[in-house]
Amino acid sequence: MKKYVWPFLALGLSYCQEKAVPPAPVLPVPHERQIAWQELQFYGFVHFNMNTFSDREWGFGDEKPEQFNPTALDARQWARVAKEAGMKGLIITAKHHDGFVLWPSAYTEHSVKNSPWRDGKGDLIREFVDACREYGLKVGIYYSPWDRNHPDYGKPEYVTYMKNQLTELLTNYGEIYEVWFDGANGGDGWYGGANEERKVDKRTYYDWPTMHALVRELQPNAMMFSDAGPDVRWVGNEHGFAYETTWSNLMRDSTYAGMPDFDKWASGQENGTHWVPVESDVSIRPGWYYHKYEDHKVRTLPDLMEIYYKSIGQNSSLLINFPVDTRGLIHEKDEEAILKMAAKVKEDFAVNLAKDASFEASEDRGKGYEPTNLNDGDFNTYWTTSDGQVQASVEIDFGKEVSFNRLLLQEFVNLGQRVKSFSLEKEVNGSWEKVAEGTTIGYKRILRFADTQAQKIRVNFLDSKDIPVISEIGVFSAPALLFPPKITRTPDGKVNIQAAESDLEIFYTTDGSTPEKGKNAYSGEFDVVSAQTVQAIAVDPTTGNTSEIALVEFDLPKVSWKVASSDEKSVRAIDENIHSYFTTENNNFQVDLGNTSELTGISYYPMQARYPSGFIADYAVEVSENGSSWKEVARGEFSNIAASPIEQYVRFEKVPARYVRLKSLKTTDGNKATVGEFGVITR
Ligand code: FUL
Ligand code: CA
Repeated sequence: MKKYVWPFLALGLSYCQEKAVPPAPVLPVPHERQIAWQELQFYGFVHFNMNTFSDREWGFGDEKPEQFNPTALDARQWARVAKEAGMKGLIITAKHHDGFVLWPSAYTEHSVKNSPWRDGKGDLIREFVDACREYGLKVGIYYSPWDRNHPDYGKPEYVTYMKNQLTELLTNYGEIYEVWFDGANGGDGWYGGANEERKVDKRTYYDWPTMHALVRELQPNAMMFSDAGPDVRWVGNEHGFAYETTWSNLMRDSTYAGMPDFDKWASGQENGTHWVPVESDVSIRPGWYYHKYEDHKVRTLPDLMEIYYKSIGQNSSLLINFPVDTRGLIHEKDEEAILKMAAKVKEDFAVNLAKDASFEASEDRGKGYEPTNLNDGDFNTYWTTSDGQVQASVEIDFGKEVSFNRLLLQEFVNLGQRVKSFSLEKEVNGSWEKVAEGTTIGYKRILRFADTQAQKIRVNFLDSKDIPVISEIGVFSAPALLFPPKITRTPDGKVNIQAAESDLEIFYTTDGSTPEKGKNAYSGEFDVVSAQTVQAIAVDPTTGNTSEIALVEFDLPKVSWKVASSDEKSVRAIDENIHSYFTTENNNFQVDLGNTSELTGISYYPMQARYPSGFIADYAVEVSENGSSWKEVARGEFSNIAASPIEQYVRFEKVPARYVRLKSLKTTDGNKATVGEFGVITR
């Protein structure tokens, strides 16, 4: 600034007050529609469609419109819950893989118009859109490219069908903020009765260039989601977790390879050519669709907070799913969970300790870019340095000693994502001590660390692609969370309950009743040798605060079971530890239960590992009383197991069995079937 002053002295002081030259952008930078979208950060998914009624995760495509029959559908309830939870929009499954559509499309009979709901006169997209508008929520559309119902799937005609339907959806319902193209593609299906396997090349089959152009033409502001963009990309898992290092930059053109390669681009790329930010999607229950048997598996508050910090806190937007139930409502338990999360987020960020602190930077760029921009609550004002000053630091003086455990940073990414490494220090007796460190920042980064006290702290920007350009720095003290205890069982039926901290008390039940403070204290292992539900709470004896309930449904203990295999590692499939696994020799997993029991189902936990293999995709279950004559009791697919390797259940008519065989008819990757944990169900 100073060096430009003298030639203009004659123009008077006002000229000196002009802003310094803004920093040059570092490419790639977000498009306007991405800038508008990144502010939303938190929005919801509604998975509600045919699967809700067929009790599946992926329908086969042979379902009948008559099956779609919600009894008390109220889209306004969904919108109210989303709004109260602080969500800025909702995205609905207009068409899932089974092909059934929620609006009276002119291009198919497989739709609500042939269902009993609203006597076939209903249009659920209309009701959804109206409810969202009423509550001030943005409207998003999930449209599955894969269609297991359509007879033409795999042929060019189907791509025309897709364009026609998208045209209906993007023309008739007003402004759409996000169009969600699911990455799951091709495979077996009903396909109008053909009942066969149809593989497509998802990069070329759908004619993406024309498809994208169509969406742009009809909804210029809509963000298009898919595994790799073009506008927003998948985080690469369904846990809702982004990565400590998360770049919004992506080599978009070379990464549209889809899932098999997602490890290569899940974190983005520092030198990525395009701006394709991350969205973390996760369901509030294990499944995306509603299943009554998951009513007790709604995510706990600590789970949801972990998701919050690992998505929004790691440069990602967060998309939490509600599996709307068969009534057509967000289940009470899901509502309770999301509202608890919203309240906790508010609580964690209630007071920004940096709001009234004084900020001093090692250097600034001049007028308009001072460190006072860092705590004005405005993303669009920022502090930055002179060209070339890539390393810089900001000191924050609270005026008195404060206690804190969160640091929030926002980069002004409208000029490109830059920071590669930063640290937080506090002043202790005149010298600096490291508290925490991080890599990328992006739109928002939140660091969590143990409670720490200081009057002065310093944020060091250690390495950046160019000068750091920072919008906001916040410091918070989030109240501690009480975690529900962990309930585990050994193969011989000994149940152990553990609280996250040793000074907490535990109370539990085994009879299905709700555990209560002061009633039935846990004092050590106990036996659970039949199908029983164990529930427990942790209580802080000093404050009296109680955790949420932990609940585990145990079935028969596995101590006398034998896997039919000479491989000693086979016990790892029945060791009550989901993190150990067994690779089958011939895709058959067979167990001798030691004696005959009345079985109503089996459970299969796929291998839980960073690089898993051999997930069973198609299965058959056979049982035997004597080990020589066998009977098939179930056959089907473990839908969506590749993207979401959660525990799978197979239910069948009650049958006496001593021997059980889980046969893998197909694995997701063609490798030998693996088993993380196998169990039987007798209840
Ligand atoms: C996946 C789908 O296969 C799931 O069923 C679900 O819709 C999830 C959001 O995306 O790819
Ligand atoms: Ca600011």
